[in-house]
Amino acid sequence: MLNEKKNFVIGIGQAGISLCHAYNQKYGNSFNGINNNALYISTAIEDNSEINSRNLVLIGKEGSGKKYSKGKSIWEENIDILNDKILRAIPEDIDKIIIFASVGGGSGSSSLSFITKILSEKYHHIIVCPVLTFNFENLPFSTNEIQCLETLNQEVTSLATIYPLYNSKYENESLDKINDIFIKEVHTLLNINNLHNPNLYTPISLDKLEAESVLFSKGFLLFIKEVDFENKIKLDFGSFSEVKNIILLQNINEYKSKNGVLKYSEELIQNVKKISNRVKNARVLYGIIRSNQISENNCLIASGFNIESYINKKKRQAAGKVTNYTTKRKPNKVLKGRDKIKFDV
Ligand SMILES: Nc1nc2c(ncn2[C@@H]2O[C@H](COP(=O)(O)OP(=O)(O)OP(=O)(O)O)[C@@H](O)[C@H]2O)c(=O)[nH]1
Ligand SMILES: [Mg+2]
Repeated sequence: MLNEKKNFVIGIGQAGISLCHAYNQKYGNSFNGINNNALYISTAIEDNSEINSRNLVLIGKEGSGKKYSKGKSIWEENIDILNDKILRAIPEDIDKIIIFASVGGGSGSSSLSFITKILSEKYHHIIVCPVLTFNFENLPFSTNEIQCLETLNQEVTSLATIYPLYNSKYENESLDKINDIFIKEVHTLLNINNLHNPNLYTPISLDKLEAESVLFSKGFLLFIKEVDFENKIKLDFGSFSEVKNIILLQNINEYKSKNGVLKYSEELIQNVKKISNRVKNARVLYGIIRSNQISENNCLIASGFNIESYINKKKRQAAGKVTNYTTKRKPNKVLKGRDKIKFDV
C-alpha cells in the first residue's frame, strides 16, 4: 500500500508553507501536537506565524522580494545549512516526499530544483508540486514562473515527478479553498491504488506497483478528471501524443450488482482501446475504482512528457506583458522584438 505514514511534506516560501501546513493538518500524523513529518523552509519571518519552530528552517528574514535571482543566491549561500537541516529533519522510515512551493515568487520558485537535487541523492519517490501563477498576475510573477519551469524541465525531470497545481483554474476562489482543493488532489493521487473497496466485487483493480510505476516515473504528471473519449484530449501542458504512461480509471461510485460492475468493466476496456490508439507508444494501465473522493465517472493520470511548448507559450505572453509594464513606467524606452523576450527581473 502507498502508506500515508511514510509521506514527508516540505513547504517553501509563502504559498509552499500554507499548502504544507494545510496538508499536514488534514493528513499528517501528529504526536504530542508536533508533527514530525513536515518541514517548513522560509526566507521571511512573516511566513511563519502558525508554524512550530521545531519544524522550521528560517534562512534570511526578509524574503526575496519576488526576485528569482535573489532567491537563488540565498539558497546557494546556505547550501551546507540546508543540506544538513533537510536531511536531518526527515525520519528514517520515510520513502515519499512531497514538496510545495509557488513558481511566481522568488524564494519558493528558486528553491525547487535546488532542494530536489539535495533530496534525490537519498530518495527516489519525490513529488514536486509547483503552484502556477494566476492569469491576472503580471511581471515579475510570470518571469519567475518561466525561469522556474524552465529549470524544472531541464534539471528535475530525471530526478522527480513534477505535478503542477493550477491557481488560474480557480481565479474566483479564496486561497484557503484553492489550497484545500490542491492538497486533496495530491492526496488522492498518492493513494490512487487504494480507491477501491476490497470487500466489493471489482474485476480489474490497479495495484501498488502499477500505480507507483506511473506516479514516480519522473517528469511532468497530469491528473485529468472526467475524460471526453470522443474528442481530442487537450493537455494544459505538453502534447498528449508524447505522454509515456497513462493510468485510466473507471469509477463506480454507487452500489452495483455483479452484472452492473461487469458492464462498467466493458466500458473501461472500450475506453482503453480508444486511448491506446491515440498514444501508440505509451504504456496504458487501467483499473476500476469505487470512490467518492472522485465524483466523476472516470479519471486519467498521464506522465512522462516535456513542457517546452507550454514554456514557449508563457514566454510569448510575458513578452506582451513586458511591453505594457515598460510602457507605463518608461514611455520612451519600450522594449522591442527579441529584447522583450530576454527581459529578466
Ligand atoms: N494557491 C496558493 N497560491 C499562493 C498562496 N500564497 C501565494 N500564492 C501565489 O504564490 C505566488 C507568489 O509567491 P510566494 O509564495 O508569495 O513567494 P515566496 O516563495 O514567499 O517568495 P518571496 O516572497 O519572493 O520571497 C503568486 O503567484 C501567488 O498568487 C497560497 O496560499 N495558495
Ligand atoms: Mg514570501
